[in-house]
Order: sequence, then C-alpha cells, then structure tokens
Amino acid sequence: MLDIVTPTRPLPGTSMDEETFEAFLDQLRRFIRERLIPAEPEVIEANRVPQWLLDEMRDMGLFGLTTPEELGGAGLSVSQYIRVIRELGWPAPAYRATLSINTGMFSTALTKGGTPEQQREWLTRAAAGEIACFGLTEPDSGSDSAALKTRAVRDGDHYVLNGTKRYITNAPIAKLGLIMARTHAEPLPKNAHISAFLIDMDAPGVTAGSPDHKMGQRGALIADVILEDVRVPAANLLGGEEGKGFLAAMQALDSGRLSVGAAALGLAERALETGLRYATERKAFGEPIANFQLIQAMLADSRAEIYAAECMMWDACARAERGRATLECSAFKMFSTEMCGRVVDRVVQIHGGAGYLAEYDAERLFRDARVYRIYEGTTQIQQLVIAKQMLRDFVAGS
Ligand code: COS
Repeated sequence: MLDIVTPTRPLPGTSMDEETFEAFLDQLRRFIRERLIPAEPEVIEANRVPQWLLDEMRDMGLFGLTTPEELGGAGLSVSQYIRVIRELGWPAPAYRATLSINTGMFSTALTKGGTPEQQREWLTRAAAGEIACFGLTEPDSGSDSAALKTRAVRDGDHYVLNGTKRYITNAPIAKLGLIMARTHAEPLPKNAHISAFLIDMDAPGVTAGSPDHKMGQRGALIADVILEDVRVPAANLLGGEEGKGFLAAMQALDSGRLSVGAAALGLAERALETGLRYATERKAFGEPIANFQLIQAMLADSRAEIYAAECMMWDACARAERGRATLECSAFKMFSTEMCGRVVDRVVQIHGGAGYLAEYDAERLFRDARVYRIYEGTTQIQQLVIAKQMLRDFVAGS
C-alpha cells in the first residue's frame, strides 16, 4: 500500500517554519507576477535574463534556496524548495534554468558528496549568486553517462582535465562548474572510473561555446564547455576521493528530476489557465467555446492530470526527505513532463488556428514544454530507472 503524503498533512523535515515559508511564497508569487512575467518579452528578445533581474533574483536569495543558513542560504527542505520551483515553472523557463543548477544539481552534489571545506567555499559562492553549471553530458554520451570521455589525469597536487561537455545549461554565463571526468581509462564496477571536479569557469583552458539555437526556452542558455589542459587543484576533487563522480551525478539527478517535474507542473498550470481564459472569451456558433463539451473534456483531462502530478510531487518530495527516492523522483519527472506535453498540446488545440500563431502564449508554451521530456534524463531513461528499481525490489522480496 502506498503511503501518499498529501498537502493537508504536515511534511517531515521542513527546515523553515511553515508560516515564514508561506510568507516567502507570497512574496515570490508577487515577484513572478509583477517582475518576471512582464519581463518575458525582454528575455525572449535578448535571449538572456537581463542583469537587473538577475540582481533582483540574487537579492531575493533565490540562488541560495537550498544552501544551509550558516553558508548564506535559506536552508529550505526538499518539499519547500520544489514548491518554489513549481511557482517558478509559471514564468519563462529561463529564470528557473539560470538559478536551479545552483540550488539543485550543483548544491545537491556538494551537500551529499563534498568535503566540509568544499561545501564552505563552493556552496557559499553558489548561494551568493555566482552562476553554476553541471557538466555530465558529452558529444558521445548523453543517456549513457558512464561512457563519458573527458579525462582527468593526476599531475602532482593537480589534475589536468581535457574533454568537451555538451548541452551545458548556463555554460556561457557560469562562474562555477562541477565537471564529471574519467580518472580511470577503463570502466570500473559501479562506474567508479568517474570523478567530479569543482572548477572556476574562468580558469585557463576552460572555454564556453556560443549558445545553441533551441526550439524554445529562450534565455535559458546551453552551450559546449571545452576543457583544454585545465589544471585543477587536487583539493577540488569532489569528496577528496576519486571514483565518487557517478554517484554524485546520480544523486544530483534525483534532485534535478524533482525540479524538472515541478517546473513542468507549473508550466502546465499556466498553460491550462491560458486555455481556460481563451475558452471563456472566444465565441463560436454564438457562444463561448467553453460551453462545448468537447472543449470541456480537454480542460477536465488537463485539470485531472495536473492534480495527479501535484499529488506525486508531494509524495516524491516527502520520500526524498526521508532518504533515497530514485524511483519516485523518476516517476514524477516522467509523469509530470509527459502530462505537461499533453496539456500544452490541448491548449493549442483549444486555441484552434490562434494556437499556431507566435503572438499567442499557447504557441510558446508548447515549444517551451518539449525539452522537459528530454533533459535530466529522457522519459525512456526514467522508464529504465523505474523498471530497474522495481525488478530489484521484487527479487529482494521474493
Ligand atoms: N542515488 C544513489 N546512488 C545511485 C543512484 C542514485 N540515484 N543511481 C545510481 N547510484 C549508484 C549505486 O551505487 C549504483 O549501484 P547499485 O544500483 O548496484 O547500488 C551505481 O551508482 C551504479 O548505478 P547504475 O547501475 O544504475 O548505473 P548505470 O550505468 O546502469 O546507469 C542510467 C544507467 C541510464 C540510469 C544512468 O546512466 C542515467 O541516469 N543516465 C541518464 C543521465 C541523464 O539523465 N542525463 C541527462 C542530464 S545530465 S545533467
């Protein structure tokens, strides 16, 4: 029997008291409504989040949401953090993309696998708003992360890194990097040939490519990171030990998958609101199209699926607070992003011909949603992760 945690039950492990957190959420919703959404045309036009908004996001502490308070962050619990990300799923995805490597994958890997000294330095910098990137994917390894080729070779009290990372969010603007590289040429059991390195993105030998042209999510920048004889102090080896990089990446991905699931939920909610508004305003055959049952079916299916994703979000977060919740993080990411794809598709359909025009939000939301089913692990990778866990549990129990 599944022990579903619903929003009406208190969640374990929350670190900011609920009243303060609710006040913060109210403030954030106002910021989204009054600052982030009105600036969307500027973000889309310039293909970047303007500096004045980045400064406001930093001032609000958005880069340190998950960092412990003693290191300059807000110390939010998983559930609180993911609720923030759901809100940030409403405005253009560029905002979440810019801050969520700091608050998600970068800080998760450091919190779970960094030494106290590394945490003090790098989490503090991330919380202060130095933008971070996370380098796992490469030209020849995406889903098959353990096959990455970037090499790290020990040379005295340094490692020398060479390789290329691909589709790296924030690469053109990042100051901090967590880069996965091979410390053994041959594969080792449990992928212990991979280590993780903390790097300054302006170190000699580190180059970010120019931003890739994407289908959607304008302002969320991705690019290659090229590493040529980059000398990294051995003190920057995550956890001070070789072979911990794959584990760090997978743990970070659990957090990243909750974040993408929540962002997709927020985007689906916004899309549905857009569809609902259009359906009540647009008239056909002399009445609002919302009166027609076939339109209502699309609205109702969308609402029910959003509700299902929301329940999964609460439950997956509560489980992640208690310990490893790989299956639930993957299941939530898979369901929520696929659900979001169906919702934005219906919302375009509700708009009819207008839904195909760039001047309506429906068209942009449709394009923005598409990558959620791909990054932080495709739907097909989530299926593999879920099935692997199920089969293991079944064998262990039989
Ligand atoms: N939490 C903690 N430990 C984990 C873990 C997790 N989520 N995932 C893996 N591990 C550890 C475990 O110790 C595991 O061994 P056991 O399962 O025997 O305990 C070990 O790492 C090896 O894991 P696994 O056997 O699952 O490795 P695989 O090479 O089979 O991994 C997949 C395969 C496809 C699951 C992995 O490569 C993956 O997630 N790829 C997708 C990467 C991705 O999402 N990329 C896109 C975005 S990058 S920003």
